[in-house]
Parts: sequence; structure tokens; C-alpha cells
Amino acid sequence: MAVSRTSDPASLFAAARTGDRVALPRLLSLVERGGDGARAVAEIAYRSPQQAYTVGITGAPGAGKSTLTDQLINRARSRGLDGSDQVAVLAIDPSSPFSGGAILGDRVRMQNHALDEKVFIRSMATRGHLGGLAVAVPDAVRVLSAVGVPVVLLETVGVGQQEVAVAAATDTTIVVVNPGWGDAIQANKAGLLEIADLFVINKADRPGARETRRDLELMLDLTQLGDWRPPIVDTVASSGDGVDELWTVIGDHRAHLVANGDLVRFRRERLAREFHQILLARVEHQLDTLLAADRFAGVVADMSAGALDPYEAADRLLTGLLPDS
Ligand SMILES: Nc1nc2c(ncn2[C@@H]2O[C@H](COP(=O)(O)OP(=O)(O)O)[C@@H](O)[C@H]2O)c(=O)[nH]1
Ligand SMILES: [Mg+2]
Repeated sequence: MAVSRTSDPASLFAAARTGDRVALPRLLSLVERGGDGARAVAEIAYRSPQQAYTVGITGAPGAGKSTLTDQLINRARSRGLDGSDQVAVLAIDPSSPFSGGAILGDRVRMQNHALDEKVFIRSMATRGHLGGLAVAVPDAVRVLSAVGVPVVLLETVGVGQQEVAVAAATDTTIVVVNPGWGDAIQANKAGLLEIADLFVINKADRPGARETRRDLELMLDLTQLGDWRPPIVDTVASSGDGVDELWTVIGDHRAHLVANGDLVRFRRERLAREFHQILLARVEHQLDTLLAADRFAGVVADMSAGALDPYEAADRLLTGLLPDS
């Protein structure tokens, strides 16, 4: 069967591994949609031992993440982390109906790579995936890994909780801020400081970069750090200034993680958290189904009549959920 017709994951993987440009997007669509298709894809993807190195790029809208990502694509092509020259970009967009404009802009900023067959760019939202982005994104990374992509750049749109969580679930997490009074403090408030492995002060062509660096250093001084102090790199993404250094620092962080065993340990911890998310989503789904059932109406009636308290009701419900307990 022609690849363009099949939706069988095994055939799609086989085709994607040989560079088929239709098969890989199709696999990722199956992941986004969730359900049985996503299950079948995961069954293959998670059995692939190879794992891509992931770099998260997060920060406020307009900070220059897409422009920077575009520059990082060039570096990954010319000086790949493993001597490889292939790279994938996932632009994470949890609220796709509303931020179509942002993604469109990102596409324009990265379109000089559109014809490069060693660069794969895709925006991702979750449609029906149980567990949302926290589960769908790691699944997508596994798919890319399984077809042999060595490096995945993950740009998150916006700084909501979900996006921060997704950005943090990468091997190297870059937090992008801009010069200007208070930008570093805003990043701190958004919880970005805790997840940063390195900081980028982008738009360093504008005044205030030194002050922003000082703010970041000060905040780092007040933070309990492990054996890695996040470096701060100035960039001008629009011209490419500082991006070589940034790519070098990304490589340094990776080497650090590899040398002290953190890469393996952190990945195992993330997998455990992902497993937790999957279980949570399943239980929640089961619970919703249960609560929608007719017999629950009686429980609510009893509660509102004062014949039953919600804790007792929960006990009864859970006994029904877990018959053996
Ligand atoms: N002056 C200046 N403008 C930049 C720089 N990097 C990006 N921009 C501009 O900032 C705007 C937002 O960039 P974009 O990459 O879309 O930001 P994102 O929303 O974080 O992805 C665009 O108009 C870019 O051209 C920079 O280093 N200096
Ligand atoms: Mg962007």
C-alpha cells in the first residue's frame, strides 16, 4: 500500500525512517488525536531505545523565541550536538483556536527551512489526547526519536502553567527574557527561573541588557542551585549575534548532564511523572464517566438533603471504583 494511504503505525514508522515526508506528520497527527491510534503509535515509539536530545525554549510572547529557534536550526544543521545534521522543531500551542496568528508568524520566521529535508517543523496542539500536552508532547518526542531525529527544539507559545510544565520537561531548558526593567522579575513570577538551565537575554541590541543580567545574577544568588549554575547568554536573534555561543553553552549543559549521570536520571524521573499523568488522566476519565451515571444522582440528592456528607459519599464511590478494597 502507498504510504500516502496507510494509517498503520508500523508502515508509517518504516516509511518515516527512510525519510518519507508524509509519514512523520501522519504519525504526529495520530499522537495529537489520542485514542487507539495514539496507543498504537506509542507502542512502537516507546520501544525505541534511542532518545533525541530535547531543548526547550520558553519565555513571554514576543521575546524572540521563534527567531532564536530559527537560528538554532542553523547551528544544529552545521554543528549538530552528536555530529549529526538533522533537527526537528515542535511549536507547542495549547490554545490553538486563539493563537493561530502566533503560529502563523512562527511559520513565516522559520520558512527558510521549508525545503530543507533535514529540518522538520511542526506545530502541535492536543485534540483528544487524554492527559493533554503533558502526555502528548513526550509521545511526539518519542516518535521523532524513533525515526532517528537526534535533536528536538521545543518552542512553547505563552507562559501558562501547561506551557511551563512542557518546557521544563526537556533535557536543556532555555528561558528567554528581554532587556528592560523588570523582565527578569516577571520571569521569576511566572516560575521560569526554577526551570531554567540557561538564560538568554535576547534583543541585546536594545538598552538595559546589563541591568537584566544583574537582576538575573542576583536572583540566582538567592536561589538554591545544584552543581549547575545557569549561564546567561546575550543574543540578538534577528542578526544571529551570540547564537554561536548559545549553541556552545547548550552543548556544555548536555556534556554536564551526561558526565554526572543526570541525563539518565532526569529522563527516568520525567518518565515516572509522565506515567503519573497518564494514570491521573485515566482515573479522572473513569471518574467522570462514573459521576455521569444515573446512580450518582441519588448520592447528590442524599447529600443535599443532609442525609450524607461528601466524605462518606466519596468513600462509597471509591468502594464502587475499587471493589477489592
Ligand atoms: N531588535 C530585535 N528584535 C528582535 C530580536 N529577536 C527577535 N526580534 C523581533 O521580535 C519580534 C518577536 O519575535 P518572535 O521570534 O516572533 O518572538 P516569540 O513570540 O517569542 O516567538 C519579531 O518582530 C522579531 O523580528 C532581537 O534580537 N532584536
Ligand atoms: Mg513564537
